[in-house]
Amino acid sequence: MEYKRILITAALPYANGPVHIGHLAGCYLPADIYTRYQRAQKRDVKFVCGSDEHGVPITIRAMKEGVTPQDVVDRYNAIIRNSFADMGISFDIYSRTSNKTHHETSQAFFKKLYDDGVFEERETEQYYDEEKNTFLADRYIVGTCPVCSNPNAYGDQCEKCGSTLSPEQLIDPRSALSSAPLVKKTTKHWYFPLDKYEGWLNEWIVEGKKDSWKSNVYGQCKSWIDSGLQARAMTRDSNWGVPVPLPGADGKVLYVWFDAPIGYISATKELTTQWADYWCSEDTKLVHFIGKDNIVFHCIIFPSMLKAHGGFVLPENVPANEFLNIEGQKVSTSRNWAVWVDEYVKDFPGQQDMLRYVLCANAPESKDNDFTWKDFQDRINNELVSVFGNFVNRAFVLMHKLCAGRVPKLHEEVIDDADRALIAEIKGSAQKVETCLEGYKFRDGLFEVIDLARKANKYMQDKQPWIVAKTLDTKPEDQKLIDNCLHLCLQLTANLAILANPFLPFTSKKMCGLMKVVDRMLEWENAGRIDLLKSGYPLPAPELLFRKIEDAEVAAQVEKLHDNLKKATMTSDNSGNNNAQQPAEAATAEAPKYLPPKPEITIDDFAKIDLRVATILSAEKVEKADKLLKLELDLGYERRTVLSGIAQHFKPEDIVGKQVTVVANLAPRKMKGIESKGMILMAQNMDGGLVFAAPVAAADNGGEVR
Ligand code: B3M
Ligand code: ZN
Repeated sequence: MEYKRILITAALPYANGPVHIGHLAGCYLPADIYTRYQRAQKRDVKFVCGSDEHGVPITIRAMKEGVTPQDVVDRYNAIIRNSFADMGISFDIYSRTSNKTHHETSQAFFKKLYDDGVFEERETEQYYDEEKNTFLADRYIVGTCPVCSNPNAYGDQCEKCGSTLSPEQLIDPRSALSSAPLVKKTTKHWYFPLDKYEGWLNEWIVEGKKDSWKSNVYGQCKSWIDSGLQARAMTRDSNWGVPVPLPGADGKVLYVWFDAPIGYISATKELTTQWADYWCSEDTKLVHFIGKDNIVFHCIIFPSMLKAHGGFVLPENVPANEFLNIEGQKVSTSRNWAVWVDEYVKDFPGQQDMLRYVLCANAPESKDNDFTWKDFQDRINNELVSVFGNFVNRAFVLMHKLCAGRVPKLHEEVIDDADRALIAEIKGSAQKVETCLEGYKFRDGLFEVIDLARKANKYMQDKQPWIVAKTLDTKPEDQKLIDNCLHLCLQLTANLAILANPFLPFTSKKMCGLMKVVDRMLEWENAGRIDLLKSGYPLPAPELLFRKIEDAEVAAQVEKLHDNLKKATMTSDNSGNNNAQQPAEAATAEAPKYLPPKPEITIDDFAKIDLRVATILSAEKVEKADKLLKLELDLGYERRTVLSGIAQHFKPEDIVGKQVTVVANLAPRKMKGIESKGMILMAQNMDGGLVFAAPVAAADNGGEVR
């Protein structure tokens, strides 16, 4: 099929929290790479997204914070939008499902299905809160889990044991909104008969997409279809969402998974009056980028809705990614175990491409993957800096040293086999990257780009123009060899900019500046050419493309993760009492109390720490610091002052004479005007209490603890 245009969508993030790097790696980054590549191919492409501003998670958050749902979505829509912009995610439009166009579009969609008699109307009994005068979505009902006895399980799921539940299964179900007793009332909803689409889905996906869809996506779809589909309610009792456009449907809204995917259509409408070309012509290639938890909605439910409506194009592909874990653990927003994009941007200003690089190189394309800060550092330092950045820098430095700061000529008469091989590599790698990108293999594509830079380094190393330059006095004709080497290295640099552009757009732009070429050079048809830079063209002095990541930055980020987790774990309600006003908190009530293990260190890392036995000679409170005690320690070989944050746990007089373990070579730090030299070790109990981590029997002061 020859496609005339490409419509790319990325899942609409819920506007109830910021985005983390798992979101980026799962969906937004691959979607952006794909889009940038298609634009470079000068194809007619649109990239749409927006905030998903309806649904229970948003109303829960609002209730928890005591604000309106509108406040919540306004706040997070802004944060999310900025994070994407900062990271160079180049949507043609980033809309919101609370917009008027969206309400109208999704209502018209619903109305058409209704008028065509697609829906089944069903009356069911549902829990109702008489104090708040509202039906309760499953999430708003809490009770005891029949499987693990967790007293704070939700009506749809127990977050402790992971069981999927229905409110009927809960023991002692109660409202999460008030203390009113639960009553049941009948309510009417409109069901979409997914079962009637089973045959069609079988043909379209199971038979038709076997070879073109990723196996993780295809497999999930097949098992859903094989296990039989059931009608699903497409409306809910709520006052936050798109109102059901039928008379007598007050207090009812469209189910969020009904309206959200229609958000792709509404966003396209807002973007262009030609929206119907993108949505209603067979020659549009529609591609949904999503995370794996959204597969069923994008592959089964939404396509069935589109099919029922008629007149819309169906997705050609849904290249869903798996999940990205952080330092060996699943991302958890309630435990704050995540790397937030807005924080990354603050911590690493101007270094968006470093994150884009690592998230793509390590993307969870076929299985869950792990992000670690150490791996981040290794990939940046060993690949981006040492291979890519270093090559470009050397090419520029040598051109200034050996070719008077101008792009040297290519002398046909002295081209040798190594030059020819490099030229072939330049041509071949454009094709290789292209094949990867067309097939949604973004990791492999990026690998090809780095591989070209690696080969370029080797070429330069073999040619050694700086050595050739030493004998120019006796062999002036060798200047031609130097020229050819640097000519090709610079043309290769231009090619790197083109090939890297979908992945590292900030870098490619910077490279265009360095090469004094216009951005149009980055068009894909230029890839593989070796006449991109004109001979004789003077170029400016090199600028480093990337910087190294220091050990201290890695340590600080790992510490930040652990600190965040500690804070989240400590503020969660561990009492087991469910606070009726805060249903979402119940989820964290049973969060593990143990902090997760830190990353492995080597014996050499450990050996750097100088641990010594010491005795507390005196202890006193520090003025205007309710947590600090000032301790005088006898380390045997010296006395010193250490400030310790234990004032709320110990009385000064109770600890004088105790032996402790000291980190003796910790860099001194001033607090409240007093210099603290070292730190004493404490063990932390689960209830937050502290005990000295000290020798159990009398030991010599100054003795090493190993
Ligand atoms: N907001 C779910 C999610 O963020 C949902 C995606 C909607 S895409 C139409 O996982
Ligand atoms: Zn349970």
